[in-house]
Amino acid sequence: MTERGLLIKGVGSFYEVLTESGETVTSKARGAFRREGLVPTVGDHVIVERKEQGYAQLCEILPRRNLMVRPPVANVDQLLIVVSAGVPEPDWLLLDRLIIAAKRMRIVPVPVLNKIDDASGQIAKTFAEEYRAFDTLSVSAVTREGIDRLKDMMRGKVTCLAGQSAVGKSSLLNALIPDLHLETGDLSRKTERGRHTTRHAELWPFEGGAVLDTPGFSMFETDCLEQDELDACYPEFADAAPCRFPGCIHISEPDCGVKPLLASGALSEGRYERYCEIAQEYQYRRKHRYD
Ligand SMILES: Nc1nc2c(ncn2[C@@H]2O[C@H](COP(=O)(O)OP(=O)(O)OP(=O)(O)O)[C@@H](O)[C@H]2O)c(=O)[nH]1
Ligand SMILES: [Mg+2]
Ligand SMILES: [Zn+2]
Repeated sequence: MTERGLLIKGVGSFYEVLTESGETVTSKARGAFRREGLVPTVGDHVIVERKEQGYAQLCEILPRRNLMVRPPVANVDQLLIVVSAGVPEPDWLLLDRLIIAAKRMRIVPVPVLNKIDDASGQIAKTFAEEYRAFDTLSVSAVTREGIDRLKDMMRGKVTCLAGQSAVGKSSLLNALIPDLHLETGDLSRKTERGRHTTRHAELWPFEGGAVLDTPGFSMFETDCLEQDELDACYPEFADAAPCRFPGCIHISEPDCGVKPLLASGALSEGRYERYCEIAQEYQYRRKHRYD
């Protein structure tokens, strides 16, 4: 009997698969995967063939929608990009870069403001103003404010968390899934304890979807992005009039459709300033791509 399932954990050459019938089976991959250079990855949709009770063979990996490499996980639907309303102060440029990285992988970015119990009004204001083109969430892992809305947002989806250290990613995961017991704390405490605990990324079935237990996605797309691909990462640009020049990078070109969005308020100054920095970087990379 074959059945579809979600690969939720891999240990050595064994893979735990949550089958459509709701059972978790331990499976071993077909030898052919190795020859084909395929590595079963957490998040994969797979076909398993049931053998004896609780055991199965992993026969097929269904096509992936995307693949994150650090940590390795396939088919992520959304990335919660966490910033803190208290300490540490938000690194808005990192947030914008992670939004681009997510969109490039067809992952929906969701900016999340944590520590609203500890809020500086200014940060909450900037967050609300500059990211209103996105679905966002304001939460506190400590008071649990907003946690139910966060849960709703995760229903039926595969979710990962990302963001600077100490913004509260592990705390949020613990607030959602107390069984996780993830280590939390300030930076100095963490480095004292060392961070060489080898762990395998694992998906936790959650609200009909799953959440990755290992926050830490910090990888950016470093290759070249064409200007139109970068434009597509900015929902604010959707309403812009066409620019006079094709490939306009919206910085100093005449008759640019994007710049008027600043005056109309559809695009915030902060987002635009950081956009300019990012766009110039990609322009530089495109120029030197064959060096
Ligand atoms: N006031 C307040 N503090 C919080 C909140 N969430 C987390 N913290 C504190 O922030 C510190 C860092 O939290 P972690 O959950 O370890 O942060 P992290 O994002 O997982 O950090 P890394 O694992 O280093 O990437 C801890 O001391 C938490 O207790 C919150 O909502 N409010
Ligand atoms: Mg953590
Ligand atoms: Zn333009």
